[in-house]
Amino acid sequence: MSRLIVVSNRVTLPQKSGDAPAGGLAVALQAALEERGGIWMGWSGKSSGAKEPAPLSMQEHGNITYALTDLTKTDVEEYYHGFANRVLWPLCHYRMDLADYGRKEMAGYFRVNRFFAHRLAPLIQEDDVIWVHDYHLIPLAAELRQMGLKNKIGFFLHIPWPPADVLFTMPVHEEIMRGLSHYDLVGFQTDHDLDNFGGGLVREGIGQRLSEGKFSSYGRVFKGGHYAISIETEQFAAFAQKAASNVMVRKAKQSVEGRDMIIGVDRLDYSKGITQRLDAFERFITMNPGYQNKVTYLQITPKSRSEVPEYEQMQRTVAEQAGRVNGAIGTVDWVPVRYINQSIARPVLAGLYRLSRIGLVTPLRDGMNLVAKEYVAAQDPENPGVLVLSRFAGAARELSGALLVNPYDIEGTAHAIARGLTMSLEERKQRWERMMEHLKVYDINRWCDDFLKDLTTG
Ligand code: GDG
Repeated sequence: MSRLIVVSNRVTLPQKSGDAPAGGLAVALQAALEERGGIWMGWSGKSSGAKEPAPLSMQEHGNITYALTDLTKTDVEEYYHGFANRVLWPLCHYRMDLADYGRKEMAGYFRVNRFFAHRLAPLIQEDDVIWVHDYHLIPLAAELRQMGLKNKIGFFLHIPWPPADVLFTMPVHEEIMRGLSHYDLVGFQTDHDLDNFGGGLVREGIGQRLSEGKFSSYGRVFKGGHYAISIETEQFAAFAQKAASNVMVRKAKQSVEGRDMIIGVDRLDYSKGITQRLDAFERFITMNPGYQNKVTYLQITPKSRSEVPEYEQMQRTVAEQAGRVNGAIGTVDWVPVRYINQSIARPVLAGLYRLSRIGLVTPLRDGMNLVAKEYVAAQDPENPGVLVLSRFAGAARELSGALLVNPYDIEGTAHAIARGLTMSLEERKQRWERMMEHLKVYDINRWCDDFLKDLTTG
């Protein structure tokens, strides 16, 4: 079996005993690497003012070598905060209004990809299979090919791929599409993303859809596919069952004093629809005054990317809005919204999912959304909660037992909350079982195996 080389912007190092368990993606990639032997390369998260970063730091753990590189401060500014997070992230989430394109940042993005390629290439053997992850590293294969590498190289995009008219607003969209054509397999989260990609190639006259999931562009033929990322379903379910007796979870249960709990969990990001969700919760209470003092909405939102101005602004906006909603609908003995702006431990999170009667997952656009899948896996089979899910999350293509909503329709989401709270146990069980059966089959290992099978065959 060939060695596997995983490349991603950030690398998850193996856990020290006593650490919280790693997320499903890290566990699955580590398992795939352990089985085949290989390397996981990426940015260490450190930056320095030096002109040239220190040599790669290599750490061996069992069958896996972790190869970490530092970056310069300018690299981080231009490649990471600049082009990746202020151009590609907003555009791929259909937010042309937030994309802040600059040539300096674009040049930095391509420069850092070349730098990654130069650091990676000497480590590669002839029959290694290379798997590149996410929007930070689209041009990596082109750089490696330029250096003469003929290995199988696959790419998986964790975020959505936008339709042609959105993509074309980015001045360098052609270079980005050309970059993708240097892979042997380009994987998206859903069939919609794959369709958008094919549509863009054809519309721009730079490529064609061939049969059997293949595309041709820039003189290359490559495969495209969709692979829904998932979680370690069975493990997470067992973990949540145990977590129900966690001290913090028991305290949370006591503190809601028998009220129904609604939970939202999202990195603080404009794609997640948090402000629309707070509006929908407020609307639900004003439309259903009988629920006053009978529900608690817990929104857990760890900070993310605070160095990017849009995120810093959002931190203030969401905090103010949570305060305003509490002021408008709360009473002396009831705080309707509990807003937590920090990360909480994974066992506590799992236990809180299980406690909650509704999982409110309403992004405006999301590649997949693992919170939706975690919420389902965490439920008590004898008394499962209801998933209220945005139709614009990739997960909506699979989770047919959810109440699907349009997150821009505040009143529609408010109705779905009411429907979830009044749903019979029988219907809740039916819907949950359907989703759980699906997630047991389509778990994170299935995602990993399907992608690698398609990359290495044909
Ligand atoms: C990108 C794509 C795609 C959140 N708060 C806490 C916490 N979390 C964990 C959740 C979940 C993960 O973070 C978030 O994953 P999502 O999939 O929901 O979203 P993104 O971070 O935007 O991820 C997304 C994903 O990549 C994978 O391809 O699904 O569409 O945007 O696992 O549980 N974990 C802990 N404390 C928190 O406070 N411990």
